[in-house]
Amino acid sequence: MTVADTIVAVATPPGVGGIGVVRLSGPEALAIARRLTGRDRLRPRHAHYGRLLDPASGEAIDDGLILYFPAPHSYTGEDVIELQGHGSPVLLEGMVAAAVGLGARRARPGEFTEQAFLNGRLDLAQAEAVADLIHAQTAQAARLARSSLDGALAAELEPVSRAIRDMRVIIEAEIDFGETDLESEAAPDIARRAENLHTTILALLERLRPARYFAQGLRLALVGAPNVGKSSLMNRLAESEVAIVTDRPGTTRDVLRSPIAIHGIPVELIDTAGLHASDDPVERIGMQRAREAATGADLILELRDLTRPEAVPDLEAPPEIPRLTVWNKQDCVGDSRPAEGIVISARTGAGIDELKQAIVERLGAGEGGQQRFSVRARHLDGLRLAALHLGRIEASAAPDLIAEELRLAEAALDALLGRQDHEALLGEIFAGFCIGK
Ligand SMILES: Nc1nc2c(ncn2[C@@H]2O[C@H](COP(=O)(O)OP(=O)(O)O)[C@@H](O)[C@H]2O)c(=O)[nH]1
Ligand SMILES: [Mg+2]
Repeated sequence: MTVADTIVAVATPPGVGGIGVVRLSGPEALAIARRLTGRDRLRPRHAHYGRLLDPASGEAIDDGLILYFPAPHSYTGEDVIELQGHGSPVLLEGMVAAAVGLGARRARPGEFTEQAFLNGRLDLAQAEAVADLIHAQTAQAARLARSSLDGALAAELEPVSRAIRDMRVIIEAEIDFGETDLESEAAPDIARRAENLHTTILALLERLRPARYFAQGLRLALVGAPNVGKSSLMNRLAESEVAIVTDRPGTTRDVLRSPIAIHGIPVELIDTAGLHASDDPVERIGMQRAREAATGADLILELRDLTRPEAVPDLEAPPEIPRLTVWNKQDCVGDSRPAEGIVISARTGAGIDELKQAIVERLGAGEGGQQRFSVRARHLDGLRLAALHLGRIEASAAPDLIAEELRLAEAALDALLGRQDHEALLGEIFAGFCIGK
């Protein structure tokens, strides 16, 4: 058995504020707090007011509130102390340094939440939801992350996991007690159930896929021939003059990015240089960057010009990236409509609401208001993996092969919720947190 460290960090954001919070977690947290406050008795979950001392000199660093949350009923599941002083970076660092002097260690980013996960206070999807909640860029994204924090993903996966476990019990029993050289009796039934479960997971994936945009945002690239109005549309959607607009082709040379929200989805809008044949070396670099931006996008808006339908961008983007054709300059042509695509005017704002609607629908996120929780790409990958293994189970397969596919399917779901040891995975997930959370 190893004795756990006691960790310490400033839990409030860097900079000056009304108050600042220093958080301690671990077996020595209470002892350190006693030294920092000069108090022997700290009542659990009670706000004590008092001085926060430098134990080296005995002088007050600050004064404020002291809270004690005894294990296991704390955020991390360990003894937790919160010191709420004035929001001065100098004073807060003074308290952290004093705690370190008394044996605490500075926490890594996300280490408080990691500890909560390790102590079973949260499953892995809930721990990720903490980060998603803190980083939520829209109210909708925060609402979904909040539901994830309540364990919505685990609740959704539970019946699937249980069904797989049931099937495993049956097939493993047959392997243990049956005549292995005979044909499996259970296999046809298991294969049918696996097939049903496979369908269920694919439906779940289809339903969850759009939810990841709320947590992780959406990259939307505007591409098109020069002068079709890409930068004008960028400014219209961003509701500010982010990009320079002129009637000269080749005005936009670099890739411009602007954060906006569409129907509650955080969107990174990317304006690019016009794509056409050019010998200008600067323009060519700009076009190269435009193509790269399109390749990294979740959705490409291919902008066309109703007054010059012949101006078509020279773009080969990966076919798996969805595209939407948008016809601009509707104000110049009246009511004539092309056969396909959304018709807008970046100048007058006509068709912009329809465009936003079309964007979320194209991504399957139109039902955003009905999404119940946020998901990450990692969760979708885990579900896909589980579906893959279930899809491989055939009625004619040997029982031990069936058992192995079931085991792998269950393992994929367990990894989603962190029910297996995955140290590399944990490091990756918690590294995305802030210090003090
Ligand atoms: N009439 C009209 N002109 C537009 C519209 N959108 C852009 N323009 C004009 O088209 C020209 C090129 O616009 P810009 O946004 O710089 O195009 P980009 O090269 O694709 O970024 C500018 O003179 C704009 O004022 C529109 O909806 N209607
Ligand atoms: Mg431009």
